[in-house]
Amino acid sequence: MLCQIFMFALSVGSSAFACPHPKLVEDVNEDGVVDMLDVAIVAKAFASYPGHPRWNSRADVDGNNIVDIADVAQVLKVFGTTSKHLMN
Ligand SMILES: [Ca+2]
Ligand SMILES: [Ca+2]
Repeated sequence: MLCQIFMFALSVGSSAFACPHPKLVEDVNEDGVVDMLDVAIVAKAFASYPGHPRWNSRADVDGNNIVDIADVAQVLKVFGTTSKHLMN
């Protein structure tokens, strides 16, 4: 919602606003929306690290080389956010 407001501001000519996440890293499966599918992917890779059988680099949302509660929390923080209008 906040991003939509920013995009509206941009569309009317203001450059004072910018969306901080043009492409959401929290959209783990890159389908344009942060939802339960993304949470499930992070949950599936939970407690994994590079080289681990369940490691999924996309699930490591904060990029610290371990999938933990911080990654889950980061996805939940923007749950419901859509990025489709920003990805085109
Ligand atoms: Ca998604
Ligand atoms: Ca992490």
